[in-house]
Amino acid sequence: MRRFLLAIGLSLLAASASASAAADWVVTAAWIPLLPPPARMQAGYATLRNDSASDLVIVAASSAEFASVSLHQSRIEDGVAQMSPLAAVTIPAHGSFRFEPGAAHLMLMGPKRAFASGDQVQIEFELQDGRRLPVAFTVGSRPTP
Ligand SMILES: [Cu+2]
Repeated sequence: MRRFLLAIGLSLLAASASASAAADWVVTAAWIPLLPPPARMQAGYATLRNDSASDLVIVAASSAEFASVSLHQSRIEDGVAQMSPLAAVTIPAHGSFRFEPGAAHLMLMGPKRAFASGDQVQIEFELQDGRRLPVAFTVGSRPTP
């Protein structure tokens, strides 16, 4: 079983280093389904866990690999799949949030190259407080939890 695990201490990201060595963020199962080219629209999924005592609010995401990255929500309306932009995503204190198929996802528009299974794609989350979290997404099938 392959497991993609990335733990980042906020002390590494924040300009003012924290005394705590504990990682506040854990990102698991960050993946992008492999689609046949030319796929102009792709989606990214991940599970984000917040081990800190305050909510983490993601307001944007970006990647050099795509023309644009946005936060999206999928839903079924009158039997038709619809998507709409999300202004923000909150990972509650000591809680978690999942980007997953059929729900919230990263909308990846205009890939700048064709991806192969196993490729790593860097996507950076941006928090409301200005901090950034880079995450390596793996192209391929859905990781086993
Ligand atoms: Cu979308």
